[in-house]
Amino acid sequence: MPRANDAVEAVLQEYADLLSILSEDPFKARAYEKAARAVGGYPADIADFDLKRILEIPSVGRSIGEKILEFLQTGKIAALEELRAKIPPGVREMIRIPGLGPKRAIVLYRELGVASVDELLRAIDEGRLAGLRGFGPKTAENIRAGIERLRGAGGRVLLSVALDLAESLEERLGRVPGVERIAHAGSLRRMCETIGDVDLLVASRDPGPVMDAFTTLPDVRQVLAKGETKSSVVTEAGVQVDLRVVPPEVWGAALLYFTGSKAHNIRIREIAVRKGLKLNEYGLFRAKSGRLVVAATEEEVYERLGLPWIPPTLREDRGEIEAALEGTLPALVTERDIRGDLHTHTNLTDGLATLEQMLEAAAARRYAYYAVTDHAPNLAMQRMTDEKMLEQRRRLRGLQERYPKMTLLHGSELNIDPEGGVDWPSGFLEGFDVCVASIHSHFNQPKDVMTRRLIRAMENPHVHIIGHPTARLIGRREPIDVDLDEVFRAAARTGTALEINAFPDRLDLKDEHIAWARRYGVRFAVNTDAHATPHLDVMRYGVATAQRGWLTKDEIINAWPLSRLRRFLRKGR
Ligand code: DGT
Ligand code: CA
Ligand code: CA
Ligand code: ZN
Repeated sequence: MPRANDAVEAVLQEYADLLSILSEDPFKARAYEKAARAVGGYPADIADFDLKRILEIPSVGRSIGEKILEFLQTGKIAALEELRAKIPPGVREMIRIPGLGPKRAIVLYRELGVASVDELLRAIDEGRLAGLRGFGPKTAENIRAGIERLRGAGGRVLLSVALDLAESLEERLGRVPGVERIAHAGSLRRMCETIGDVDLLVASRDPGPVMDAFTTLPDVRQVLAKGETKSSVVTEAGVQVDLRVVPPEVWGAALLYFTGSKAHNIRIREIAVRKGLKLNEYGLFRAKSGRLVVAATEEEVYERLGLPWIPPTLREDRGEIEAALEGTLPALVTERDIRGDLHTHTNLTDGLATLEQMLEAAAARRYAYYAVTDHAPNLAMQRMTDEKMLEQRRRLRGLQERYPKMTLLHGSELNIDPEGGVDWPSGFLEGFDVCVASIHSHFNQPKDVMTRRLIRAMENPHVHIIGHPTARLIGRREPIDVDLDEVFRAAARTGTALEINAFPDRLDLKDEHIAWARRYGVRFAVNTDAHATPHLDVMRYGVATAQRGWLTKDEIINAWPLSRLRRFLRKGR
């Protein structure tokens, strides 16, 4: 049961927000806000308070006090209902988005006509927030995170949102005196596609300063708990962060424990028990005597259990324990193994950067090859023509001499039509070095039709890679309904790579599908689908997802040397 104080705090805060939106007296809004906080932080439960006791709460005057009493007695405040009626319900929902706030919600409503959370998501997708006053470059993504939080999605946020946050926190808290080590654990260290909360682990002999620093960070909206060695907060963007402090000598045991997954931890604890040992976050102990065996590093703990160190991206109890016992853990692909990107865009279609800018950014990543794959004409809004494509190819070939170490590949992202055909006749497709083919329309075909559609696309000798194969958007669009066994079998048979699209809201194929596909001998391409130069850096999420699918570099065509890649692109011809 939530305390009455929390409910009262929420309605007073809402009243303040609505007042400030309707730009009535700003002092009045602030008075309600102050009272809201005072009630929320008041030590006694106010459920049974009469007016006299209500007025003893700091910052609560008569007018506010009467409203609180009205709420406690009737569950409603008439004045609040009046204000609510003046603002569209969709805009009121927007106000509740963590990290957006009433001021900016109303700017969006007045300037862009955005009147619901759905319309706001669309505006973010279309980049319409850029340039609005009060909306910096990171704002749009923070708002999206806030929406995800609000919407449930189980309250989970995208991996990229959580990782950016964690890295920023680690940077700042790492400088606090006494902090010897800091790292993120939990689902974030395992690089899961969405993150419920961020788990930070600190090694220090003096937890006080880091606890104080953590709970008073400027981006902390709410402190859920503050203890001697454990605290939890919610950030302005609505992400929960848990922080634990442990003594440096038990770092390894704690990191192992808090990295999880729970299923993985259960398995290794069972192994410990069978060896007469006991494992918890403080170390590995002898069961009988309770004497400490090891705790300092993860490697030592695993070793003492008869296991090699298991990479966090595998710790899901999906066979990694058995593989570790047999000595058959895969040598996982790393970002350093990736030699090029095979799915990228420029401003010739919907990219934001020029060809030259994208190539510069690719060269800075020291790629051995790089493919430009702008959209093909059947995606009508892209206004692609044969002439434009050929002109881009001439420009690309002309730019090759600037990049002696990076082979420039000319390609296109084709559209798989409802029957499985693609743009352009074979003669024109012949001229590309590499073609990605993707589903961009007709997402709701029946399963058998969809399966035939994808297989037919893969049978096309000019289609080398299927882009974002299930077309899902995390939290926004379900994957297409398709017989994955048939698709994986056909991919292996036709020598068509399946993409692991690294964009954080796609991660498509996803980890479990990758692990499933590789059993058919499928080859993969980890691509960014970059539409701007910073997007080339999302490669890390694609590689992490490939790791979660157990991939080695041998299964990834863009981890191969160019000569081997070129043979693959001939598709057996
Ligand atoms: P999330 O936050 O939902 O994305 O997923 P996790 O895996 O980060 O889960 P979380 O934050 O509840 O806990 C972090 C890790 O701490 C978890 O992966 C394993 C460990 N852990 C937490 N509670 C328990 C528990 O009751 N038993 C065991 N064995 N481990 C736990
Ligand atoms: Ca977590
Ligand atoms: Ca947690
Ligand atoms: Zn694309």
